[in-house]
Amino acid sequence: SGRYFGTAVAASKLGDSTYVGILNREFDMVTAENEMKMDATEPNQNQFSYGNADRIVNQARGQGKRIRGHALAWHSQQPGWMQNMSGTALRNAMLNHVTQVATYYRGKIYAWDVVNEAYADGSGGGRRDSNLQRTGNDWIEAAFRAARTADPGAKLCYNDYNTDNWSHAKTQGVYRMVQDFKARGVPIDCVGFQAHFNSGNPVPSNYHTTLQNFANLGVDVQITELDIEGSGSSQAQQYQGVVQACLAVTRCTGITVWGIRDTDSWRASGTPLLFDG
Ligand code: 9MR
Repeated sequence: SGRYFGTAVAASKLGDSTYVGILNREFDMVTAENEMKMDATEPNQNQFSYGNADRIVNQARGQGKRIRGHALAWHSQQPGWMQNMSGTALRNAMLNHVTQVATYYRGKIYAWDVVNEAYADGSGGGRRDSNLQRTGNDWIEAAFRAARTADPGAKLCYNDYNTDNWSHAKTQGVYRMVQDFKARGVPIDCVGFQAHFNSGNPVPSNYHTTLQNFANLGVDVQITELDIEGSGSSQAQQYQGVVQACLAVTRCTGITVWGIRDTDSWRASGTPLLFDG
């Protein structure tokens, strides 16, 4: 169908037969929940570490599943050596990281979150302040160009949260960036919508509009980290709404939930996932 159903996976749980049983049965795509992040893959500058990421990649590929790579460049979960860098040194270190990791996994990744969470929350609609942003506004397109060169076969995605509601300034800011990238030939193939929902941040009624408007720019859209805190029919109806919004958009190519069982979730107390403990 060209649409895939994924989950975040933790390498530490691959010895849990209940977990692996559900993983193998229910999903055809996986994302490493933490193991491909910058702090995990480059703990010391220019010393790369792929052991835990490879455990996930090998398990998934052994089962014929696709892999979403998460994430090449992000203001958060940077290794200690990177956190205090700035200017040209940081820009070059970031580009080297993108190149090295995307090259190592070349040919094995269906889609990369090249840049994660670069827009600010609130009413401004602009970029988030970060050490990466302070290297210059072109850091995002530079990361995408480096990723394209390193792995021309991977779909390259921009991924963020609170971009689900079409009327929010952050959504509009990301939309304008993608529109600009497409107009100038910056290589971008997809936009990831994390989709972390709860009672204070419910699934918006205009979700389909958001997904369709981005798709109309000529990119795939993917729901990349779905979880919905709650229970019972209210929670189930919100899951249904997200799935229907995606299915109504031809270029909505995937839904990934952010873990398998409630007990696996980063928000376990909100019982936000599809399986109980
Ligand atoms: O689920 C991840 C959790 O185990 C980590 O402690 C956390 C650290 O930042 O990151 C969580 O995953 C995040 C994802 O990488 C990006 N979007 C938000 C997710 C939830 O915080």
